[in-house]
Amino acid sequence: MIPLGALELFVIDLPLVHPFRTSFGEERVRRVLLVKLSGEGALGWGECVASSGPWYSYETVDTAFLVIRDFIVPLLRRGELRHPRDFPALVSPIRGHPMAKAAVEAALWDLHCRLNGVPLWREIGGVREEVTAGVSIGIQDSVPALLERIRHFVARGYPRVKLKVKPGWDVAVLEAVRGEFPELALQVDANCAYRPGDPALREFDRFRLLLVEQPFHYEDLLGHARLAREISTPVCLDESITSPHRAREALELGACSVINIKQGRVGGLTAAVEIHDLARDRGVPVWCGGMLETGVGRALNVALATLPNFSLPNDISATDRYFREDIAHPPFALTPRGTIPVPPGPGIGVEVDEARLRRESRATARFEIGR
Ligand code: OSB
Ligand code: MG
Repeated sequence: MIPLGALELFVIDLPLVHPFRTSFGEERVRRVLLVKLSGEGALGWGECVASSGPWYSYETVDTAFLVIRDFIVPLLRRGELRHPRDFPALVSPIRGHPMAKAAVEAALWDLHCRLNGVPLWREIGGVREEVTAGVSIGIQDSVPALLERIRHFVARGYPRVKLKVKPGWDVAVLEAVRGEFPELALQVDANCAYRPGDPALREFDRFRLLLVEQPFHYEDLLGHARLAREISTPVCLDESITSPHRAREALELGACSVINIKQGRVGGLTAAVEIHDLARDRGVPVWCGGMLETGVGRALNVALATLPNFSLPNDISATDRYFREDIAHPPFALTPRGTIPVPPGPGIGVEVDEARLRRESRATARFEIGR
């Protein structure tokens, strides 16, 4: 049985080193919801990947806070958990809200692993001690500004660059980027910004992209399946894959030949591993996406990306690409091999600066689970 004492929530605003602009908006400050679970003298931490507004998904920091407080905490008080893998069944009466559930499941995995003195990546069957890094570059004010951003990250040793695109910031931008970086490992992410039939999508085939991520509406699996037959650039899904059910459906329909796995989007680490396994069984490569996480969420992503079928570069960058001072320590750094090493300690392998969290949080809550 996993011994559970109290569950605590913290909401903190962390300014980003650089504003992050996508087809759906711009973030300058990352509002983060952190979950702390205590039990038998050990602690586990989880980060909720929801943003301040419902732009990437319908969840927000506030909806996740409420769902955890009013619905997940009561279920935790009633149920008994032998392993973090039992958590999805416990919270299955709650429909949707994958990010809220995933944040609590993450804290359970960390607590469970720390109680057993084992690193999380080993517990889930990871096969490597460092993961391939990649950097996701937002939409910039101008093409020269974008080229400068790319130079900056290439000079630091990032082995793969992902560019955010949208109608009007796509083909001409890619011409310029390929002009200066003919050999760079490059991919694009539209965050649902295109309509089927947009002529720009066929043009993408000229740029030798690793993949195009989520060109269409998150519910449009059929549109993606049609596109995948029409272009040679591999189609990857992000927003559309909200569960193992949806992943099976997308693969069956041929809506994607690559999957971006984010444990928060799919409802937790258990579901993420399940999607990894079913993609592996069909020979479909996966990679780990990011949500501008702090070190808490990044550590979980790094552990996840040690699984064998994470065979493409991940949206996992060094801490200094996101925050001047992270809430978790030590910071993640890029190796000369373009990788991010897995921290060696038990659980997720990073420690949270709880004193700072208590000083700077805009909201906190504490609930006794008491078993
Ligand atoms: O679509 O992958 C995305 C960040 C916030 C919301 C959605 C996305 C992203 C990123 C950033 O691309 C990846 C990272 O954390 O480095
Ligand atoms: Mg994406």
